[in-house]
Amino acid sequence: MTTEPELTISEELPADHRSGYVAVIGKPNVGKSTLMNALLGQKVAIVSPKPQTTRQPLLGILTRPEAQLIFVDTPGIHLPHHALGEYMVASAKQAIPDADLVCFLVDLSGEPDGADRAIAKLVSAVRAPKLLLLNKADLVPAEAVEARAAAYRALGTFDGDLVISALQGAGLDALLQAMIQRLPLGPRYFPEEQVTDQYMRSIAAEMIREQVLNHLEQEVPHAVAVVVEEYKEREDGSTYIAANVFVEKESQKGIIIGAQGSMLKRIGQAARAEIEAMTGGKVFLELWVKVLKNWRKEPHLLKRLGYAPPRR
Ligand SMILES: Nc1nc2c(ncn2[C@@H]2O[C@H](COP(=O)(O)OP(=O)(O)OP(=O)(O)O)[C@@H](O)[C@H]2O)c(=O)[nH]1
Ligand SMILES: [Mg+2]
Repeated sequence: MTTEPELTISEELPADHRSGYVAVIGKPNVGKSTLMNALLGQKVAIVSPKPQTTRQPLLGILTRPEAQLIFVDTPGIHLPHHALGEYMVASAKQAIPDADLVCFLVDLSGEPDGADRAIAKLVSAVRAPKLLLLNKADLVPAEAVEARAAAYRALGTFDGDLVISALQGAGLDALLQAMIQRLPLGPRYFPEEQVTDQYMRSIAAEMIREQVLNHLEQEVPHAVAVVVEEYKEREDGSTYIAANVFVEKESQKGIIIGAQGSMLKRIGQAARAEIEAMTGGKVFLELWVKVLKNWRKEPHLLKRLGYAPPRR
């Protein structure tokens, strides 16, 4: 009897193939999700100009001939004001010790503050290699970059630092090389065609929430949770999606729906276009706005909305 070779795929990989989890950590709004999408060359995480966009860690998987990088995009670390915030921060912090490489992302267009200092401390404490990523360099005059970078470098001990612009794609080739060099030798953990750990229905829910963030100001979008209740791929290539848009109060419901439903219509149209770009087919999207009183403060409601407490 002949024995089949084990792990046929890994036999095709070079002997020095590297792989591992790359946690992307930082304050809210510094560009973590933008960076992950840019490195992947496609949109896996939603992005918005408002802080606290990302609510739970999600994976973005980049498979190259010489390495597989499993990015972990995390919620921005901040001082939480409710159970949702506590969940977000705990899940982000948990990604730090679990990573093979920790990337601390900062916004070079501002001076370091207490929040950056606190996160730098958390990052400096782990054994894994650490990179300091100085993002939004496009917003800083060239002559000011060095002094600002030095202020961030002084926050902790890093194995390297790079000046980048996730938005403009500047410095990303060098960044990828720096990441790959610091990953351990290892196999591919995911099939090469897999780009994320999220289901299409969850990405669709996030794309709806992204449009809520884009269309509404101040507190309202932060009080929104979206759950896709039905996601049906039809034989003609189209997709039917029904989603609930949960808010915390009646007044927020009115704002989201807008006069004669005009706001909800705009949100729905914009989300539909994004989801169609993802599925490559026609999308029929139905949105229902519902009040779930104070859901951000209620652990049992968080769970129901998909924000499960972090693993311990
Ligand atoms: N000018 C400039 N803007 C950027 C850059 N990277 C990200 N941004 C913008 O910064 C804002 C926040 O980006 P996100 O990627 O959502 O930030 P985040 O760190 O994931 O934020 P949270 O999920 O809230 O923690 C968006 O408006 C981005 O377009 C950059 O390199 N330059
Ligand atoms: Mg984000």
